[in-house]
Amino acid sequence: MSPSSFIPKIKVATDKCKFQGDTLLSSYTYQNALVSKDLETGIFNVEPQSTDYNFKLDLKIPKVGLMLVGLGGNNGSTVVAAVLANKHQLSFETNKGVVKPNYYGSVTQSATLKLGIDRHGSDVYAPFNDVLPLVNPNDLVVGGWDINGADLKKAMERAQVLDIDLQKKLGPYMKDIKPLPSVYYPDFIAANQDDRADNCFNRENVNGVVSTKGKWSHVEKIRSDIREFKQKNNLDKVIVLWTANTERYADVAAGVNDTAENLISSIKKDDEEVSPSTIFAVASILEKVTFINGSPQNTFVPGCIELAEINKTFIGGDDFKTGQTKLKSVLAQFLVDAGIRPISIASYNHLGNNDGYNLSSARQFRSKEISKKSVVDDMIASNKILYNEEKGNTIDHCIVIKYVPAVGDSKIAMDEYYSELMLGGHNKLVVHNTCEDSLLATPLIIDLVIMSEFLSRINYKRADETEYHDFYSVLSFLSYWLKAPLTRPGYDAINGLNKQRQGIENLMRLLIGLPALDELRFEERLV
Ligand code: NAI
Ligand code: DG6
Repeated sequence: MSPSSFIPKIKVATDKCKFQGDTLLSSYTYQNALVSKDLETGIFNVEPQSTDYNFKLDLKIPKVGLMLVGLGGNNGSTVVAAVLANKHQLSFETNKGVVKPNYYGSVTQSATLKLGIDRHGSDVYAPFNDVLPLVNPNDLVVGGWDINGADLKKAMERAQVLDIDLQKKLGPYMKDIKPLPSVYYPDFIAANQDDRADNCFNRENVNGVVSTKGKWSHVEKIRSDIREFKQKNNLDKVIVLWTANTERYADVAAGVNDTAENLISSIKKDDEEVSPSTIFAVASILEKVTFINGSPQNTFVPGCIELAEINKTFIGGDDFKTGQTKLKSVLAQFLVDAGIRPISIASYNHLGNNDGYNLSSARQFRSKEISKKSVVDDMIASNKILYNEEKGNTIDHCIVIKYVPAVGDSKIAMDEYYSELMLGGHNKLVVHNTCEDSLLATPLIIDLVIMSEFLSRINYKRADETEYHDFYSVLSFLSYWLKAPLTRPGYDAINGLNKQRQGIENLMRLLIGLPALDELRFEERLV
């Protein structure tokens, strides 16, 4: 393999892939099995299947702009701070000593991938971002919108996330960055956010009357903001990511938002059920810009997904999977895979940041509750020995979120996993986790952006086809980073973290001509 402009850090001796100019061409045989169960006999009929695919990766790294909706929030300001601290190599002092900037918590920047084994049979790993060309987050041009007009220095200070010495060093870089005015429909976020909404293009003056009329003009305004940002910063690509407040669910109704056509017509008719996040999604889709939803609300109503399909634009969501839920997607999967039967999971958290303040309102909490609860659904469905009519088909799953201003961004999460063991025994696992919420979310935002950009450079075709295609619009490869992964309509979400990571690893591997990892370890196990 020897490309014209990309210097690989990993050279694979294979005929499964080759470089052709700035393109990497790979072939891969995808193997799966089609299973049906005979309900009378209980026999599983399994038909192994295999399909040959060709993949094409554009190796050129584009100049990417990231537009955050909610730029002035805790996550938004911490993303900007993280990029600037790393770009300018701002080391800072803490009471534990000097800390160099890093991207810990980011899979693309701080994790490794297993390539194979050395001569002694020990695993050999490479940095994730050495496998194939990925955008360097330090090169991202970050901007965006916020209904609050504070500059990013003030926003960072208000967030109280970063050590004070780092804040002082970042101040000069952040003070001139100001969020663009945004669209504000008060009915969708908590009433307690109204004082914050002083930077809205649909509000008469700072705290004046808000108009929810002219929704199509709001779409057009956001589209022109995206175009301007792209042009001004000389960007090849823009990605828009919602990290603004959690909204209430929008009602999904026939004729309103069930099809792309109805959604567009509802926006034009100023229908009250069209949320700001859907306005941003529609504007991004029409601008052919990838849109990712980091909050739990149903931004992607069916009409919005169809609009992305029609426009061949990428979308991904919902709700960053940062701490408690990420651990749950490992722990609950471990219990069920071990043949242990979780009966109840009680997940409690309290936090004192603005996210917590917004979530103290019932309708916004409900959006978060739905997303946090859904994470064990596929695990329950995977095991009919543990979950059935006789024993019960559910886990008693309780989600509590309380707002405690004193703790700020330092969220406390406590979980109790209560499970049934063999012969009537019981097991209780109790987990306590405290950390800065935004320092978990920021590296995840970086990953979502880096990976969605990377996925947009991959094309594929079946070996017997002539035309290459883009991936399907809903980028469910991103589900590793999301609590309630959006999937192609008709497909179930995969929540287990290890399965999600396996999908990404194997995609990276197949592109460089390696087979999927199987962990059979025959070198050791066969005589
Ligand atoms: P935050 O409340 O600090 O920031 C949200 C920002 O969005 C605020 O600055 C607010 O003024 C702005 N905003 C509200 N509506 C807007 C609109 N229509 N247009 C533009 N800006 C708007 O919240 P934080 O902590 O940054 O979290 C952001 C979102 O990410 C929340 O929905 C939260 O639930 C979600 N999330 C956060 C996680 C974390 O670990 N921090 C994990 C999972 C999800
Ligand atoms: C409290 O649950 C506030 C939320 O925004 C969470 O911090 C966020 O959804 C992260 O949740 P988790 O379950 O991934 O830690």
